[in-house]
Amino acid sequence: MEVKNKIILALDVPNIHEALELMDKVSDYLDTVKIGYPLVLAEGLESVSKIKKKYDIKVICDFKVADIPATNQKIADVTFQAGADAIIVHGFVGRDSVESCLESARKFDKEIFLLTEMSHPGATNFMQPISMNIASMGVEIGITNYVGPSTRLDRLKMIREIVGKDSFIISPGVGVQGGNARDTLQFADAIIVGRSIYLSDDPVNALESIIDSIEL
Ligand code: NUP
Repeated sequence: MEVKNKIILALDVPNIHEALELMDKVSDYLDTVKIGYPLVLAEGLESVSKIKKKYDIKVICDFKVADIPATNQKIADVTFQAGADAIIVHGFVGRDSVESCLESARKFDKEIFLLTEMSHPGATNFMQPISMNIASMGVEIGITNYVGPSTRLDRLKMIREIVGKDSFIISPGVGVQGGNARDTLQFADAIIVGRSIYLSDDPVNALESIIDSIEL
């Protein structure tokens, strides 16, 4: 996967009007957005096709899929049928659950991202002790896309070492959660940014500042 300007916008706005309004302003700078539960629970999965149709953009669905294999497969199938280019999947539920999403992705010729360690402080409670095992499992089953934290660069570096230089890592936590764009991109291929852009009075300026800080 290639990501323009190495920035994926997290479209965690409460309704499709705000999503379209924001996209009208910033879409020239982006070719990939991430849509998660806030927008899809409010507006349905159609928000994925609406955004894709209007902006000709890749959509990663951040559904953090974490169920038994049969249910995971149904979730992944319906997400890809709605037009998503990729889906984010939890690893802690185990290999069979992840493999069912991978099978679905192969069937639709789409992609999955495996979530290793999350970016928030609470990830150190239960996830951190197993996150490197999750990354290793991903490598074993042939996953090439990962999500890792920009808030703990030592951990992101370890994840990169496990998944290898040819894997694609996207990293949330830049901005409000404390991560830094440029430092994160030492280990990640693209960053995910939400609030620092969509809560800004001037989202274009916020995005341009991040791009400038990366290019310094
Ligand atoms: O570990 C993760 N941390 C994280 O923040 C995995 C995620 N998918 N996210 C998501 O990235 C989070 O749900 C939100 O959509 C985005 C970060 O947004 P912000 O902190 O830049 O507003």
